[in-house]
Amino acid sequence: MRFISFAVTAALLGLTSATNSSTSGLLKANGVTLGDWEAAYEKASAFVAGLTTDQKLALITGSSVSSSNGNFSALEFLDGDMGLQNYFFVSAFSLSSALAMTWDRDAIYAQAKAVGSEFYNKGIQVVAGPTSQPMGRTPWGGRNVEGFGPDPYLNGLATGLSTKGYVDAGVIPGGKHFLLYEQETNRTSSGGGGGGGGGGPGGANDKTLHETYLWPFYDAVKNGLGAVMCAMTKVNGTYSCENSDLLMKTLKTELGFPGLVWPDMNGQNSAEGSALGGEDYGSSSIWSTSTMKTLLSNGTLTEARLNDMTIRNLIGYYHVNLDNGLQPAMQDQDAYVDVRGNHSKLIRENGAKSMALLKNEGTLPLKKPRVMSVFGAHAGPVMGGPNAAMNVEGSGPTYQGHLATGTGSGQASVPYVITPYVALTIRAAQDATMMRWIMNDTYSSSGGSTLIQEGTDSTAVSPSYANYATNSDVCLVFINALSGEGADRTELYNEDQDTMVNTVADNCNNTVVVVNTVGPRLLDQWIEHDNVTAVLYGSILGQESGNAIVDLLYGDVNPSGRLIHTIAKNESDYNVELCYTAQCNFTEGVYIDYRYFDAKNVTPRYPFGHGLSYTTFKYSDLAIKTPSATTRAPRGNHTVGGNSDLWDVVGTVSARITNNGTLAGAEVPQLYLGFPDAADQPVRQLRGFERVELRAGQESIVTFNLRRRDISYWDVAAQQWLVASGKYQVYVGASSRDLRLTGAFSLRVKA
Ligand SMILES: *[C@@H]1O[C@H](CO)[C@@H](O)[C@H](O)[C@H]1NC(C)=O
Ligand SMILES: *[C@@H]1O[C@H](CO)[C@@H](O)[C@H](O)[C@H]1NC(C)=O
Ligand SMILES: *[C@@H]1O[C@H](CO)[C@@H](O)[C@H](O)[C@H]1NC(C)=O
Ligand SMILES: *[C@@H]1O[C@H](CO)[C@@H](O)[C@H](O)[C@H]1NC(C)=O
Ligand SMILES: *[C@@H]1O[C@H](CO)[C@@H](O)[C@H](O)[C@H]1NC(C)=O
Ligand SMILES: *[C@@H]1O[C@H](CO)[C@@H](O)[C@H](O)[C@H]1NC(C)=O
Ligand SMILES: *[C@@H]1O[C@H](CO)[C@@H](O)[C@H](O)[C@H]1NC(C)=O
Ligand SMILES: *[C@@H]1O[C@H](CO)[C@@H](O)[C@H](O)[C@H]1NC(C)=O
Ligand SMILES: *[C@@H]1O[C@H](CO)[C@@H](O)[C@H](O)[C@H]1NC(C)=O
Ligand SMILES: *[C@@H]1O[C@H](CO)[C@@H](O)[C@H](O)[C@H]1NC(C)=O
Ligand SMILES: *[C@@H]1O[C@H](CO)[C@@H](O)[C@H](O)[C@H]1NC(C)=O
Ligand SMILES: CC(=O)N[C@H]1CO[C@H](CO)[C@@H](O)[C@@H]1O
Repeated sequence: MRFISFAVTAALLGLTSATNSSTSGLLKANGVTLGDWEAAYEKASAFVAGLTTDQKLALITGSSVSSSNGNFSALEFLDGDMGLQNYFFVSAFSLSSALAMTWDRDAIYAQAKAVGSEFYNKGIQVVAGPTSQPMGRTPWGGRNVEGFGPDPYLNGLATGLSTKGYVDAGVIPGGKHFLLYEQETNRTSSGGGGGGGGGGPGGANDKTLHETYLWPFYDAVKNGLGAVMCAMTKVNGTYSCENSDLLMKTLKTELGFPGLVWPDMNGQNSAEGSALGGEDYGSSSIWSTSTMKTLLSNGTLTEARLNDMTIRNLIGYYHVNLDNGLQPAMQDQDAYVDVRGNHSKLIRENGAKSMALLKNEGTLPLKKPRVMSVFGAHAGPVMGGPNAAMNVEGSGPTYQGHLATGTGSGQASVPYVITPYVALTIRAAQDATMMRWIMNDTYSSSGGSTLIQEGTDSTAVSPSYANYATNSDVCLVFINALSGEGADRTELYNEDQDTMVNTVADNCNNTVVVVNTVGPRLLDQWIEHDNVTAVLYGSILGQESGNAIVDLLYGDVNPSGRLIHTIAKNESDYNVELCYTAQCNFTEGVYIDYRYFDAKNVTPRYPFGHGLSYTTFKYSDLAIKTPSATTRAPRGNHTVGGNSDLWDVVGTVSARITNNGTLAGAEVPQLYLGFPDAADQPVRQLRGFERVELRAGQESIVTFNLRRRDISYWDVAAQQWLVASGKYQVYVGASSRDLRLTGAFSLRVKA
């Protein structure tokens, strides 16, 4: 592409004729310092200055443009974080919730970069991701598996690192879903636009909005987010894609987001509403060039806003240097262009890093078991194959095969699946283990010779869970829980699976349960059974799932995954249910997941942050370094990512972590903060973590950086992130309920 002029100013484009500079959301008119987006802005402005109105309209409606200024090919958008959807020769990665369970910054970044490189090499520009949300306000939410979980801090770091990974791979990150879209029930306009954050007294108030749902988008914008997908739901009675409070004021002005907003499928309801509300790109009959032209000609849509839209459509493209002309051309879905590289290794490593060992009475890792029996359809391949057409009408509640990818927008293109059955078979052959299996006991068996006499001491048994469980050294029971786009979960445990686990455990004194689930899966139906000796629990791991699980079972990898949600004892222990009204009242405010369990002192089965290892760790030497005073409000420039001061490190907390066991392993020490009352915060909140790999006997000082935002709260009256004076409690531990070290610091704030 060739540019005639870089000297085009905002004024020339009419951008300063904006109405209200603090809320207009227009780039450059909203007082945001663009920083490293400045060059991209200049390029985009220069290109737009050479376009006719028709060309601008073509660009914002998803068409390619040829101008005297150069040519621009329409951006291609595609799902998602788990790899390209509907393509041959691409990888099926772990879903985002699995990735978050690694609590490993490098793993999260590496996966996004690998996914991004596959998009880049197939010629796609925009990833519909990272998927920060649904966060998992309610455990019944059908799409929680696609997001990074209910803790804003962990979710934010993962969303930010994924954004950076996509940017570094040369593609445009398109964060979703904006905002307060937390359930499938009534999510669409036809359903009344329910599921979104309600307004009024019961709605998601401004404090909840900022401290929980908006928080991760700060990380994303700060790290280079180029696009944002507005959701299908309504917020405060207005569709998310038409909500200028959300898009113009909050996203584009407060967060300083410079990129484009595009609608989720069915997210768009009127051209006028969305054009004025903050949407920048559309490609539907609603958002057509002719409609937009009418809006322009009768003055509803200003030229300034059209220019703003057009620049926003281009700025992300320049920001990731897609204008260098190096990206390969877009490939057909079935083209034999293999972009997978060595990603299978990363998928296997990340899968293993993500599973949490919840319980272990010393029977794991396995050591060449003599007789091993395998139970459950989740161990083996699904009858209908792994690439069944995407289902956006809901799925589940379980899957009769190994669950290795999601559904709807969370469905990867699966090139192959290593099932646990395959990985265990290879292992059994190497170890001279006798391996038996029964995937499901509800089939009519055939082919067995009636001449064979069965008996309890014989290998010939009539296939039942009990018979195979008997005489086994170890019984591995595989279970899953499935849901996805289009419908919410109907259960948090499953009777058939739980009966299977109990039947096996009644007959096998070494029963190990492996769970892969789309959200909280209750275990109380059998967790206290004397014969359930170990539980490995995780999300959905992608094409290498079976290898990752078997690496952990045999101790080739020492478990280090940690829960990103609370596992309750009973369904009724969770405070947020699905809602069936046009809009949901977020009456629980910021009290979701462990914040609620802590506030009400509800004992979980396994707390947020929990996960064991085959080795043990000792915590000691807590050290806190914070200033005695700071300013109440941030004083930095208004930048992309909000006030620049929010990102400043204002203090540190450190602790010594020692591997005092006999095996190498990784620990994830977690920092929780309790705030002074004036900040009106939950009992304690995650504000730091670090995954540290240690050899047996090795120790390390782990330091958590506290950024200004980590000690701030959202003040509704001031419309600012403020710091409260008073005493802050410091807890460092192995989960939100296993707090090994405690301390405190005091802060005095000045005006
Ligand atoms: C701009 O909007 C802000 C926030 O809504 C408001 O306080 C201010 O008065 C408005 N300014 C103008 C010039 O309308
Ligand atoms: C732009 O596209 C037109 C036709 O669509 C083509 O003739 C022209 O060569 C292209 N210009 C550049 C710089 O690629
Ligand atoms: C939500 O709050 C509004 C206003 O308080 C109330 O009218 C409505 O019944 C509430 N809906 C639910 C599902 O609680
Ligand atoms: C919804 O509107 C109410 C009342 O104007 C306001 O307090 C609240 O912050 C709004 N919530 C969102 C999410 O915009
Ligand atoms: C402009 O045109 C649109 C689309 O036809 C219409 O909805 C809107 O009411 C018109 N506005 C004015 C001010 O005429
Ligand atoms: C994959 O290959 C790249 C470069 O070729 C290398 O940097 C990376 O470490 C490899 N990843 C794994 C998991 O082996
Ligand atoms: C076995 O298969 C039947 C029929 O598909 C199903 O209803 C049942 O839930 C399965 N059992 C388990 C434990 O998955
Ligand atoms: C545990 O398994 C053994 C068989 O190994 C069985 O005899 C025993 O009854 C089981 N215990 C329970 C509590 O079911
Ligand atoms: C199970 O029972 C067998 C036979 O009594 C015993 O050798 C083995 O140690 C037991 N395993 C466990 C995990 O308790
Ligand atoms: C390691 O230290 C922890 C905490 O002090 C302790 O509970 C554990 O028993 C120790 N492990 C070993 C193997 O000594
Ligand atoms: C704020 O922005 C101004 C103008 O761009 C710049 O000169 C100044 O250094 C910035 N201040 C900080 C603290 O970044
Ligand atoms: C307001 C609205 O659309 N409510 C619907 C929400 O979903 C339930 C269950 O699908 C319907 O029964 C309601 O009519």
